[in-house]
Amino acid sequence: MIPAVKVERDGSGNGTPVRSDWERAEAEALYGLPFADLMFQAQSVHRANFDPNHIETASLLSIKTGGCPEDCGYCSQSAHHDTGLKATRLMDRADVIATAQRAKDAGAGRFCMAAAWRNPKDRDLDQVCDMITAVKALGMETCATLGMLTPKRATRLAEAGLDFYNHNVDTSPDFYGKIISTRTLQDRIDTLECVRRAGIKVCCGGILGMGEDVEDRLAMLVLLANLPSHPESVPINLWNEVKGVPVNETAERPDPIALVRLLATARIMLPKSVVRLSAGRQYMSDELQAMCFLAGANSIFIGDVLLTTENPQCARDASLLNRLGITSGLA
Ligand code: SAM
Ligand code: DTB
Ligand code: SF4
Repeated sequence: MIPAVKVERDGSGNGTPVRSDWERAEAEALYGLPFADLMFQAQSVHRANFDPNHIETASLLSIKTGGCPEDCGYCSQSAHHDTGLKATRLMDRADVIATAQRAKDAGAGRFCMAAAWRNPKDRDLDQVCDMITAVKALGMETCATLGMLTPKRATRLAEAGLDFYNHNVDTSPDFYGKIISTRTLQDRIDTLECVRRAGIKVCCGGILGMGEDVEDRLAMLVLLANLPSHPESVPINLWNEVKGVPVNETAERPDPIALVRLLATARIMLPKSVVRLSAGRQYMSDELQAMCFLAGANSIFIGDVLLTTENPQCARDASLLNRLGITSGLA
């Protein structure tokens, strides 16, 4: 029997313990609670730490697309897979700023710049730092995801004004080797440590629906919750279908109730982290998304495309959030 997590319901979060000693069995017990009990606990934790009627909005831009030397088995941008995607050079600063301004006008509070690199080279970083400083000057929060970092490069990004760095663990330690061979999970954890030490907020999560089982999904949550400090932002992506990648051999979209259970479990284990319902919302009904928000998801990507794949249209998102009485930059 898993004890109910004790929380104060004053929105301050003062009463919620933030733990980094989660056992797999505890995560499994929470996940396996009767649905109403799991949702009650998740909502109690959510209300104690956040306004349950508000979600964050972020917008993505692929500033350097395709031709990536990594072999991530889910990704359209890996040079190891024949996905038909055309590789591009790093975008011009002016085009990035114009896109960020449009994202701001559309209601995004944060702008995330993504590059298909194993790691940024110093001359690339000069240009990305300029972009970050310029996007921040628009009054947006900045995020970047550029692959692996060294302490020095992380510090340069921090000095340019970077608020968040996205670097995902992607899946469980056991399943990881079935998906990626060119970069280890420890490499990723080392980059997260560099990001933390540089004073940048961490955005770290993973992907569901690549053929992993429920135990892997929970092991991923345990991995995230037992990092030395919890990521401020936790993106939970459903695998967005891409032709020509190895994950097609194993992919299976999670059962909707299993998705809601996982988000509720994430909310309880990572009580102060913003949990983003990330890629894959275009596969979900309005009702399923509403359940995900009730379970504690409180961030979405807005805009018709993510990096190379689809996202719901802004008008559909605005309509959904309006009907739910959820405030955001959009609604
Ligand atoms: N290249 C950089 C890296 O991997 O560190 C940054 C960009 S990469 C696209 C960022 C994350 O997006 C990946 O770690 C993965 O979790 C997610 N992602 C990539 N392709 C995806 C897909 N088809 N569906 C869902 N999530 C995906
Ligand atoms: C994250 O966890 N999800 C975003 C962001 N971090 C960079 C990326 C989703 C990518 C979906 C696949 C694509 O559009 O290529
Ligand atoms: Fe490259 Fe990132 Fe895609 Fe992996 S997820 S192949 S590192 S762009």
